[in-house]
Amino acid sequence: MLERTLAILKPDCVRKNLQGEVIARIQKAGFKILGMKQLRLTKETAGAFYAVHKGRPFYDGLVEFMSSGPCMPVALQKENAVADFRTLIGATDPKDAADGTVRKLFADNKGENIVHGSDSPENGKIEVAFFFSERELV
Ligand code: DAT
Ligand code: MG
Repeated sequence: MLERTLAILKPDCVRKNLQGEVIARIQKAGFKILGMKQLRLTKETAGAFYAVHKGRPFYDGLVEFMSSGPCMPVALQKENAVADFRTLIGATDPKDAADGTVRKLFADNKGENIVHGSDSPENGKIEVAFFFSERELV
């Protein structure tokens, strides 16, 4: 199935100047970039994006971190995009991530883990639409 998935190069990725490194890995893995932008999330918008985690002990820290500086949402398309992207980035905690994955290579800890990836094809569509209008997807 041709799927869409949302990547976000998180504020730690931008602070470390790793945008190009991560984008290169995404492109080499065969993803088509439909849209890409840079913005700084407000706490409100970061909280809304991660609303599914509201009430979890890490939620406030997550919202604080995601609004701490610029990030880069990237809309991606590929066969099996959601699962393949999660394979590319690795487990949430870089300690558990497979060798060669983006999080294993670049992330400091579970909270600051370089990149977001959608967790289902349905959420891929919803999350792409959270950041991009259809005319921004080409
Ligand atoms: P993923 O980003 O791999 O889909 P998730 O959806 O479970 O992981 O959580 C969203 C983000 O929240 C995750 O990328 C980092 C943060 N997070 C999750 N669990 C955490 C924890 N136990 N401690 C600190 N941050 C956490
Ligand atoms: Mg998730």
